[in-house]
Amino acid sequence: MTPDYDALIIGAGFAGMYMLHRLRQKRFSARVVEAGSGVGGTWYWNRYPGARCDVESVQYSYQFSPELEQEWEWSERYATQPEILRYANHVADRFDLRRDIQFDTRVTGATFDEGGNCWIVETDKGDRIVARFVITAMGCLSSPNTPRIPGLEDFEGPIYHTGNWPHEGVDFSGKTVGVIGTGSSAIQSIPIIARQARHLTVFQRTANYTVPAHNRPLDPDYVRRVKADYGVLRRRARTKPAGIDFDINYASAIETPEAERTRIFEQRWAYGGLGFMASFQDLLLNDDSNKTAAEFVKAKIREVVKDPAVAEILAPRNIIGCKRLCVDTGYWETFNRPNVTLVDISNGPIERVTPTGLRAKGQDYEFDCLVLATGFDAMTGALLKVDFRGRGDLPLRDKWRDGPRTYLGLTVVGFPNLFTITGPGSPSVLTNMLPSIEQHVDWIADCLDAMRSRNQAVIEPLPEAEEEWAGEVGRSANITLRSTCSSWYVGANIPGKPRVFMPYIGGFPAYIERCEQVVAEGYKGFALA
Ligand code: N01
Repeated sequence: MTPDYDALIIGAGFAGMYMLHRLRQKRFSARVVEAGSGVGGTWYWNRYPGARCDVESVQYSYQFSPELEQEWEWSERYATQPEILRYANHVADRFDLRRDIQFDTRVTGATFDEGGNCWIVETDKGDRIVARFVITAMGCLSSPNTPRIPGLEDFEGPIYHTGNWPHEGVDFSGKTVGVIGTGSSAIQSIPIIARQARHLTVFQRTANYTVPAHNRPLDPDYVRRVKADYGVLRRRARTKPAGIDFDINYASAIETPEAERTRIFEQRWAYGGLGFMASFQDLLLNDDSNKTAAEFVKAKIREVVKDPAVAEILAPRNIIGCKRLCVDTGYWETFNRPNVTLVDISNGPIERVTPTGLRAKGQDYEFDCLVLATGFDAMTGALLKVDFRGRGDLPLRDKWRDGPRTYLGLTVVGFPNLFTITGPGSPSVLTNMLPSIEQHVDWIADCLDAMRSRNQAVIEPLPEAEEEWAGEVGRSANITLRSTCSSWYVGANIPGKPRVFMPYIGGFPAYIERCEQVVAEGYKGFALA
């Protein structure tokens, strides 16, 4: 069987676009298949009001092209979804990527042909594409989770999922709205929906921690300074566990005297953003340290929210940072509005959706529109929607029945020549996604190059390497408090999903070092033929 391409890339978000660019630079032939009608991935689909990235814009951007770094102007500290989507489109145009992207096409299956050492890929448009390598660039949070609430199909008004928002936008003016969920997407959209809607009812199952964004227009002097020395910023970020350049205070929270501890929390709070979790180094390692941060945030909630009963419902009871920390603009304040009602469903699930609203804890709530801010089947959802068949026709769904296992988050035993950018077992969602994506893409491109120079056609991890890496992912997860709560990191948000801590939490620098060491030792842990 003659391959149509060296590589078939699934997805034209930031990962797929850069993968295409790198492979072209190395003179491999590549094709991207993308379900959407445009580039941008996450930023193409998640168009809900208030969507923005909570990694600062000067860091949430590609670094492979110094020219691109210099020419692109971010307008705000945290870029909005439309601005990030404009950036993605700019990149697609600037590097002439679109001619190798097939839009409006969803990959449905891919089967490894053991005789020909290639993949046969099928799409919902009836394509059959043969490629030597398949590289997934489908994102970690890209398979929206629509909960199976009885009666959902009977609702008479429109239902919107934050992860698949109408492109033309939604005007809630004069409407009554129900929002299910209080994760990042909800916390960003609720303040804006509340300002538009006649009435908003928020259904909260788990109270969540959020820190203020303190978003602002970017100061041109600051941008000039960043651009004058971009490489320094990028290199510094690479040495940080999350691949984001913020200052980490290496002191222990619990060992710091209370007044000093509060001063540090206040300082971080005033600065805003995810760096709050770096106030002390042991917030995710020590229960007592974690409690100090949690209590600090809860005191803030009580300060802001005027009704003490509402403040109590909003005050989270779990560990701060265990679920992904949220970053907000005016979230707590929203619950002081007369047109906003908070419904605590922590002690009784939604019974059913009715034609005109929903019923929870024996009470009926009515609204015109329903917003599902209910998140994603994270890390494995998108991958398992494709019917991947490896050696012996083994379905990936069967291989991962008890949870995903990979070597370095990049490759899977039994699935030769398949690479998973930011796959389960990689740091990905615990890091700044852009540098994580670039690191994976560079690694894969270099690997294909090395194979070509040695006339090798097949790469597959060894079972013992996959086993060892799964152990490392599990061991590092158990050291932190992050594996202890019901989060999407462990698949707890999807009924029936195996409970496995999916990302690698050992930090970006340790991960990079490991990937580089594997290469330096002749692709240790892989069988190459
Ligand atoms: O989803 P989530 P998200 N009945 O899973 C609730 C990234 N992101 O889209 O916690 C009632 O966090 C669920 O309740 P519970 C970021 O990594 C980044 O908000 O399971 N409620 C929860 O409150 C983030 O972590 C950015 O008890 C139900 C909510 O729905 C990730 O994407 C912006 C329910 C889901 O929260 C996902 O965020 C947005 C049910 N049956 C997203 N099912 C930025 O960078 C679910 N829920 C800014």
